[in-house]
Amino acid sequence: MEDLIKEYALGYAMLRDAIEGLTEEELRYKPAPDKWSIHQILIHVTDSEISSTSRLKKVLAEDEPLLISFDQDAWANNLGYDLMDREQYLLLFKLLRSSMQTILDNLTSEQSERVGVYVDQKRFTFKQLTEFRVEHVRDHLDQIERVKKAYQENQLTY
Ligand code: NI
Repeated sequence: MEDLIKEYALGYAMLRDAIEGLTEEELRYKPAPDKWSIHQILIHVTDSEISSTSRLKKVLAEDEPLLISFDQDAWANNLGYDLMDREQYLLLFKLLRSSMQTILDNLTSEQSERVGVYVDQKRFTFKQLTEFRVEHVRDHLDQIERVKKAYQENQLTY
């Protein structure tokens, strides 16, 4: 759990590093019409964090709470991600993660085994849900690297 908490706390810095020095054009570049730009990825990562931070807290505070996931494509398609203020969302991500820090610093092993249940009856422990958060950022960091590479390759063809 300790390593997990460390990586969880580094999420914001890792996202920042990934977009360091990128131009607005690069941040808005879509590798394909149905693929997200880095800007859209960052808004998605924060929206996902909004919904998952409340799940993490529910699991710690309530007795086997019902967990509800969010429809990521519906959010991305219907909330105008392109218009959203990326810096504001990055700041929100940072605050959501850091607002969990005190809880994580004081987490007992019993707490990390507390359970939440999804509508489909799948059960996850707090530790597993925290793992998903860390993996979510890792996956999207990989995706950001792929978009950066696609952008650079696209530049070479002109
Ligand atoms: Ni995602």
